[in-house]
Amino acid sequence: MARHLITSALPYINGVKHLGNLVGSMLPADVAARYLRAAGHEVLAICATDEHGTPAELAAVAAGLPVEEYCAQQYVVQKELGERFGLSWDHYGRTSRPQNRVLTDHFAARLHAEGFTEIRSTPQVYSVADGRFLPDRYVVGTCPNCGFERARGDQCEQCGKQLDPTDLIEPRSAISGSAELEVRESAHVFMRQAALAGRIRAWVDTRTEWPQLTRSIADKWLDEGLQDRGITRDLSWGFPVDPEVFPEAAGKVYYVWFDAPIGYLGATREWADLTCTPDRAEAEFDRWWRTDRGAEDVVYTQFMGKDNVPFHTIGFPGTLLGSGEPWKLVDRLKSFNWLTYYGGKFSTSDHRGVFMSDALELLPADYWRWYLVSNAPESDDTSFTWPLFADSVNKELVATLGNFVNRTVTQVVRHFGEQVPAGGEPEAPELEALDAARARLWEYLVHMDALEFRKASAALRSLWAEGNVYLERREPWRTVKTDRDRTACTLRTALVLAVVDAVASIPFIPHTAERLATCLTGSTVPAGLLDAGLVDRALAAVQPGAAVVPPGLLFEKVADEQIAAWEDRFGGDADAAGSPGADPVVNG
Ligand code: B3M
Ligand code: ZN
Repeated sequence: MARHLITSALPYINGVKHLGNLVGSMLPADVAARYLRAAGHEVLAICATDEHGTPAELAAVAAGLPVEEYCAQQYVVQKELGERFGLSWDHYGRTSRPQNRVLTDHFAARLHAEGFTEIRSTPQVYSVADGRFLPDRYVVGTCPNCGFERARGDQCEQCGKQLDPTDLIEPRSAISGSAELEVRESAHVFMRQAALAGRIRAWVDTRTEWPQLTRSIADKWLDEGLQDRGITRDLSWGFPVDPEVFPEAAGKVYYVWFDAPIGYLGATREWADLTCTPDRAEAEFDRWWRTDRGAEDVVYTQFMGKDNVPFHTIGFPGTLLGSGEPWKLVDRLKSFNWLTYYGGKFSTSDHRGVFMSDALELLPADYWRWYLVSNAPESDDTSFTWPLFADSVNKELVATLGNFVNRTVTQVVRHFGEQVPAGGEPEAPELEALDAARARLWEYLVHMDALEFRKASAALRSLWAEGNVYLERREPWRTVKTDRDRTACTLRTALVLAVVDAVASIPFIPHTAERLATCLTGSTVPAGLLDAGLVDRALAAVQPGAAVVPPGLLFEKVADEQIAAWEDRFGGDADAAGSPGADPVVNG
C-alpha cells in the first residue's frame, strides 16, 4: 500500500478564514486524508499557518500587538477552529518555527551553490513618513490606464492592468497615506527561474494525471516564459537572509512566498521532532520528503485554490529542483475555483460572507462539511446562498441519511428492543438492496480515488438513498403485524446498510458517522474498512442479538425562519458584494 503525504495550502495568519478558504484547501485535504486512512493507507496530513509578510505586520499593528505575539495568538485561534471542523491533521505547524528557518536557509544556500541565485539592485519605493520600504501593493494611486483612484502598485483592481508602483499617478503610502515617497535602490536575492525553466517544464510534463485546471495554469506560465523572481524583501518580519551566503542582501528577509511552501517540509520536521526521539527525527522526516531516503513510494497530494497554483507548479518546484537534491515533488495537485457569496466575493478585509467561527456558532461542523464539499467549486465557481445551503442540509442530510437511519432504528427498538433482530432469511429484495449498495459504494470509491468530490458525494447520497428505497419496498412497519421473521430480516438488512453508510460517510461527516457507527456496532471504526469489501464486512459485523444504541436524530432541519435570520445577519444581497475573485489583500 502506498504512503500518502497530504498538504493543504497554508492559511495566512491574518485572521479567521472564511468558508471559501476552507473549501478550497483545508477541507478537501481532510476529506482525502480521512478517506485514505479509512481505506487502510498510511497517511501524513500536514498543515500550518503562513505567518510572514506585510499583511501579518499590518494586522499586528491594527491589533496593537508585537507581530510575534499576534501570530502566536492567531495560530491558536486557527488551529482550534480547524480542529472543531474535524480537520484531522497529523500536525498543524507554523511557518515561523525554527525548523522552517533551517530549511529555508538550506534551500537558499543550495540554490546559491547550484548557480540559481543572483543579486540584483532594484528600485523600491521608500516611505519617509513610515520609515520603511513599501511592498508594491502598499503603494496606492491613480491608475494610468482607467483613472481609478485607489489602484495598487502591483495591479489596478478596477481594470485589472498589471502595474509597477512607479506607473501610478499621485502615488501615496497605503499605510499612512503619506505622499512623501522616494525611489531607492536596494539589493535583493533573485531566484533564476528562467534558468530553471527547462527542469521545471520537464517535470511538469511528467505530471500527466493533473486535472485540467492545474495543468492549464502551469502551462500558461511556462508558455509565457518564466521570469526571475526576487525572493527577498525589505521588511523586518520574516526569516533574515543568511549574511554569510548573501552578504549583499544582509538585513533583508525572505519573501513570504519563498518560505511558505518550504513550510510543508518545516511542519513535517516539527511533527518528526515532536513524535520521534531526537536520533530518529531526521530519518522520519526524510522518509516523507527525500526520495533517496525512503520517500520513493510516497504519493504526495496538494490542495489549494487556483490563485496558489503558479506558486506550487513553478515557484516551489523550482526551489526543490534547483537545490540539486532529490526532494519529493507533488504528484497530485487538486485545485479549486472560487466559492462566492451570493455571486460576489468572500472578503476577509470587508468581513463579507461566512467565516469559520460564524459557521460553528450556527450549526455543527458536519452540516458545513457536507454542503461545502458536495458543492465544491471544482469545475467552476460556486455560489453560496442560504437557501441552497438549507436545501442541501434538509434534503440530503435530514431527509435522506437521517430519515433512513431514524426509521430503521425506531422500528428496531419499537418491535425488537435495543438489539439486532434475529430471524428470517434474506430473499431477493435483500440481495438486491445489498447489490445496489455495492454498486453505489464502488462508484463512490472510484470518484474518491480520482479526488472528484462532487461526483463522490453524489454517489454517497445515492448510497444513502438506497436505504430508503429498500425500506419503502419492504415496509417493515406494515409487515410487523403479519410476519415477524420477515420484518426481523428486513430491519437487520437495513442495519447493515446503515453501518455501510456510516463507514462510507466518515470522510465527509466524520462526527456523525463515527457516532452512528459506534451506536450500531458498539465500537469506533477501525481504519482499513472503507473499500469494495465494506458491504460484506458489515454483513458479518451485524449479528442477531448484538446491541443497538439509538443514536438520536442525526441532523435537524434548517427552518425558514433560520434562513431569514441568517440572511439578515450576514447579508444575502448579491448587489452588495463585489466581483468574484481573491481577497484584495493577500500576503505580499
Ligand atoms: N498563504 C494562501 C493565501 O494567503 C497562502 C498559501 C501558502 S501555501 C504554501 O493566499
Ligand atoms: Zn485601472
